[in-house]
Amino acid sequence: MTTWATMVRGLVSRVRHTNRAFSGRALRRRLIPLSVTTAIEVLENRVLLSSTTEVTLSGGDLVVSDVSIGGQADTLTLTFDAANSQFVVSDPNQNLYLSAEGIAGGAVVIDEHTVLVPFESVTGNIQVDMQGGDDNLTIDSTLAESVTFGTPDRSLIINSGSGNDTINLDASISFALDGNLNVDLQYDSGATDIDAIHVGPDANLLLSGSGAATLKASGNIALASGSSVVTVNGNLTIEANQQAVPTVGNSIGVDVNNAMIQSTGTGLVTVRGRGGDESGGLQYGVYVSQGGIIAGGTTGLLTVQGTGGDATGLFSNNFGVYVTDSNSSITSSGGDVLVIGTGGGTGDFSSNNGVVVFAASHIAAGGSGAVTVVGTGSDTPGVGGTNYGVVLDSDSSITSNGGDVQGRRIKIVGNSRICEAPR
Ligand SMILES: [Ca+2]
Ligand SMILES: [Ca+2]
Ligand SMILES: [Ca+2]
Repeated sequence: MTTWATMVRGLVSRVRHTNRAFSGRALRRRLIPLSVTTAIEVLENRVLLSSTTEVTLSGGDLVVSDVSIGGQADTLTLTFDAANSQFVVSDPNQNLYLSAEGIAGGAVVIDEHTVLVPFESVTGNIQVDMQGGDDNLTIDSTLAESVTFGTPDRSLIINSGSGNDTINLDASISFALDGNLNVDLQYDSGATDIDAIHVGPDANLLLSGSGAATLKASGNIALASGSSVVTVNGNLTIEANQQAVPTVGNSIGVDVNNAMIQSTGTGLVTVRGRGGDESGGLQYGVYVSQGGIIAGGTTGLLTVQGTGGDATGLFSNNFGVYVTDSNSSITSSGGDVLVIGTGGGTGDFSSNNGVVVFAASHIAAGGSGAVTVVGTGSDTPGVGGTNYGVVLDSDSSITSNGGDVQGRRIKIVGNSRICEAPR
């Protein structure tokens, strides 16, 4: 157990050490406004004088912040350690600093790179503020266990600031009633940032009640095999590479690989993605494969909008929305389904189709939901003129209970079909 005496000794040592890094007027400017009369004020000096990460408990909220001036490159991991009823905050490359509120809440510093926070002390949200720098954050759990995230309304909020940031959501988390998952990397992003969000293999992020899930990034958003993001009555919004100036490079906007995006209740589901510009092609806007599913809820509209990247190259296959492989689908539990795909590619190249449904995959709606598919091929002529609006190939289907399939050129081959089911 860390005592006040040992803590103050450590802080005095730290201030002495840090003072060597400053001199003259600059040092006085930093120290004079903060009379060092209590342990708490000494702690505040540490924040100002060192490049570090602060862990605090504020009104029951666990807040982890990059508090360095201008921001540092963080390699943070926040682990749900259910077996020991604690959060483990660690960063092998940065010094962690525990605020007075954190100490009062029972959090402890194990070493300068690791802080433990008891579950019972966190009665509010968890918020991670990465700020400036090229940051990497992993939300994890020990032994790949599934964890339940606390009391009603508790939310997980991640902000990444400027720099090229990657967020890895690797823990399976069951959110308490009405709690939100908010990983919006866009509102505080720099204009040229390449930010990414990865949902790890078998990581299931399950919200409940009116809890909403928001994932937004300037680069790609990928859901690995076996993973899911599921809401009940809360809205589910996933947006990749939607800013005014698209991100360059080799990327699929939203990649749903044997994974699931779903509202099981009345939540609106919105998935928008844009591909990168790598010349080899395959820069899909939204890619649903290997049994992947994007599913709308019982009444709310499902919108899937994909734009192929501005890649170049013959047959570059920069599809707007690409659904492929057996059991892959875009569907709903009764709500209407709207799929909008725009082929990418620049120059006189081909196979830049708007919407492609391939290899025994399907677009449909449950119940009496209407299905509207709007596909636009790249507006360049294409070699052989093969930039289709909508392509169905190899036992694929669009099943509509009303709605429409629209596209300047629609190709249906390989025992595929567009059919209207009886209402
Ligand atoms: Ca940072
Ligand atoms: Ca950052
Ligand atoms: Ca960023």
